Parts: sequence; structure tokens; C-alpha cells
Amino acid sequence: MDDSLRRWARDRGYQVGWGPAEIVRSAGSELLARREARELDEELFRETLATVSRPVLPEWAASVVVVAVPRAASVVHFDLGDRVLETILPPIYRHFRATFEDVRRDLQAKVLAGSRVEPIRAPLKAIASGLGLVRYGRNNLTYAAGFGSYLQLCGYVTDAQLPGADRLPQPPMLLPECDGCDICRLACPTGAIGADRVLLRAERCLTFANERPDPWPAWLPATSHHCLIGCLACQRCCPANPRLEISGSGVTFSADETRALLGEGAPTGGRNGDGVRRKLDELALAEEETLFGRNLRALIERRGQAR
Ligand code: B12
Ligand code: SF4
Ligand code: SF4
Repeated sequence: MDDSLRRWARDRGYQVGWGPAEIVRSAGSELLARREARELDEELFRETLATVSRPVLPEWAASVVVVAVPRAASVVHFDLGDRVLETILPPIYRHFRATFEDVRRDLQAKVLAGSRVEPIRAPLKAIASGLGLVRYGRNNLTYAAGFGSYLQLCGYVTDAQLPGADRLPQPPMLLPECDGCDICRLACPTGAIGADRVLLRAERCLTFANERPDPWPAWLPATSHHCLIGCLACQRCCPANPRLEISGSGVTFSADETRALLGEGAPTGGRNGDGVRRKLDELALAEEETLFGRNLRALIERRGQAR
């Protein structure tokens, strides 16, 4: 089984780690302990960590499997009428949910046939680190050997008893490259990476602000916007990362669709609305329509391209 899981991952360009399902519960408890110790912002905890900190482990779960899937960034274009704006969608956003399901189905069909394999909502970096699959960078992202941090972590529980699944979780380790390095801290546009601790001040992370629909917080510099959603600043500068792979999404929003997305008078229903939704569907980001409009406006203003 060791070999077949590893071979399955290697043949697809993935990396894989596995261990006892109990690791899922201990990663959740560690998060709750950090909250108890007031290391985590309460609003951030409620909005992003409440579910993952209390993972539901089915009674049949024997092992946990985490797959590190390398992901590229994508380019999305918007016709602004007098010019075309090129924007970046960082790795993992495009086809995020579909990737979990594709990997799950493939894993079940090719390696764990006859076993149950289900996705888990749990702190995946902490689990992957406990399994020895990844190490932390000072930017709080995790890195798999040879892949860097441009990866999606996909976590599953299975009723299969995997060999070596009695091993104890490994303590978290920092990349050797982080020793004496503070490039990501200096590159972070919002001061979310502290000099005093590895744990991110996630409530200050640009991603936390641009993944939610609320008005921009007062502390967020208007100059910090550089992606359609998410942020790449602490990864692109990192010497432990390979060059970011950027693939064309083939998606260009027409001038009318861009105006509809920005809520600028053009009809949001009808043909333009349909076009917007079809293109968001192509990116598998249909739920992010409101965020895209708001974030796109911030990018246009940042680049001085407001019309
Ligand atoms: C909540 C969340 C967010 C929040 C909060 C981020 C955070 N760091 O908590 C926000 C919205 C800000 C966010 C932002 C981003 N996210 Co996010 N996010 C998550 C989510 C759902 C949970 C993360 C979590 O468990 N946080 C809780 C904290 C406490 O855990 P931790 O970050 O592992 O922190 C550990 C370390 O700090 C360690 N530690 C503490 N002290 C020390 C000291 C040393 C020496 C060491 C070694 C370790 C160590 O202990 C902590 C655990 O107790 C996961 C998906 C999932 N289900 O796990 C994705 C996930 C972490 N996000 C991901 C990504 C890609 C991003 C972004 C790059 C967004 C983007 N695509 O543009 C940014 C990156 C921000 C950053 N610099 O980390 C990927 C990360 C992939 C990777 N390579 O690691 C994940 C795993 C999604 C996925 N399925 O792939 N995210
Ligand atoms: S930029 Fe430097 S400190 Fe930050 S994660 Fe990369 S190697 Fe570590
Ligand atoms: S994702 Fe951006 S805002 Fe968040 S810690 Fe990294 S550089 Fe800072």
C-alpha cells in the first residue's frame, strides 16, 4: 500500500502523506487551544476557523490522507472599453472544489478501491505538517519538497487501515531557508507577518479582507490590491519557491460584461448577466460574483485606470 499510494501520487505529479485519523482531532484541538490562549483574533476565528477547529470525524475513519497538488495561477482579462485589464487569479482559486472531488475520485478508484474516502474540513496545513508532508514557511504557508508553496492541500479520511498509520504526528518544522530571512515579512503589504511569531496575524491579511463582502477595512492600504482575489506578495518573493506558473484561463469579460460586473448601469440580468455567470462558471467561481466586482474596482483604481 505504501508503494501504491506513493506511485499513484508520483505518476500524477502530486505528493502524499498519511497517518492515523486521530491526527485530525489533535490538529483541531491545537487550534482551540490557540484560541483559548488568545492567539487568534475572535472575528477571524468565527468566520474562517470555527468549522475547521471542530472537525467531524466519522466513526469509521481509520486513516487520514493528505495530497499536495501543485497549482498554477490563472490570468483573467477584463475589457475596460479603452483597454484590456489583465488580472491574476492566484493558485487554488480556479476549480478549487472540483480539485478536491477529482483527486478523491481518482484516489478511491485507483488505490483505495472498496474503501470509503471522504473529504475532511480540518486544519490541513497542521495535519500535513504532522504527517511530514510539508514544512512551514515564515509566511505561514506550507511547502512540499520540490513544489514550494503553490499547492492545494486536499485532505480525506478513509476506513482503510494504511500501513504505518500508527505513527505519531511530527512536530511542525520551519524551512531551513527561513533562517535569517525576512523577505516575506517585508513584502507583506498589510503587516500580517510578525517578527515575533510564526503564527500569522491573519485578521490583517489582505486575503481575509478581499475574500469577504464587507467594505474595505480602514487599515487596508489602497495600494495593497494586486490580484482579483487573494494575495501573492509573500509567496512570489520567497526564495524557497519556484517561479510561479501562470496559465491563461481563456476568460475575457467583454466591455458590457465588465460594466455589469462593476454594477455600472449595464443590465445585470439578460445577455450580459448570462455572459458574466457563464464565465464565472468556467472559472468555477460563480459564488464570487459580488467579490469580483468589488475587487476589480479596487484593482482599476489602484492602477489609475478608473474611467
Ligand atoms: C482560514 C484560512 C485562511 C485565513 C487565515 C489564514 C491562517 N494562516 O490561519 C485567510 C483568509 C487569511 C487565508 C489566507 C490565505 N490562504 Co488560506 N486557508 C485557511 C484554512 C481554511 C484554514 C487555515 C488554518 O488552519 N488556520 C489556523 C492556523 C492557526 O493554523 P496554521 O496556519 O496552520 O498555523 C500553524 C503554524 O502557525 C504553527 N506554528 C505556530 N508557531 C510556530 C512556530 C514554528 C517554528 C513552526 C514551524 C510552526 C508554528 O502552528 C499553527 C497551528 O496551530 C485552510 C484550509 C484548511 N481546511 O486547512 C486554507 C489554506 C491554508 N489557505 C491556503 C492559501 C493558498 C491561502 C492564501 C495564499 C490565499 C490565496 N490563495 O491567495 C492566503 C495565504 C495567507 C498566509 N500567508 O498564510 C492553502 C495553503 C496551501 C499551502 N501551500 O500551505 C490552504 C491549505 C487551502 C488548501 N486547501 O490548499 N486562509
Ligand atoms: S521569504 Fe524567507 S522567511 Fe519568508 S517563507 Fe520564504 S524563505 Fe521563509
Ligand atoms: S497573503 Fe498577502 S497580506 Fe496575507 S500574509 Fe501574505 S503577503 Fe501578507
